[in-house]
Amino acid sequence: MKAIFTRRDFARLSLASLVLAAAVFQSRARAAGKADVKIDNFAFAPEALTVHVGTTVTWTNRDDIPHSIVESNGLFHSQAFDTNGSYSYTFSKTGTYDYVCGLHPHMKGKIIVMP
Ligand SMILES: [Cu+2]
Repeated sequence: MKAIFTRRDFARLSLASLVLAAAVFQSRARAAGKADVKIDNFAFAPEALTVHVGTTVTWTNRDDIPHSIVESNGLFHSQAFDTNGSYSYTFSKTGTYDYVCGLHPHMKGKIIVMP
């Protein structure tokens, strides 16, 4: 009687899953990245930024007064940070994330996260 899976079938299957795992890992590694938003003259630059899932966005304050980053749905909320201070957040889900400065709510920005 012939076995349903021979040893060779099993080896091929193992190799295939390894290749698949490597591909998934590579695509994740490629998706993960970094992006920067500058805070200058009471404005976020760029005001709207598009990134891939897994990207860490860093806001850096180039003004001489403190600012903070407050996501509109409460997803993240930084402390106030002063000149040359920064705050980072890693986006793990797709979507559009509107935020303001907690100290100056007229300062608005947006991060668009794509797959
Ligand atoms: Cu501010």
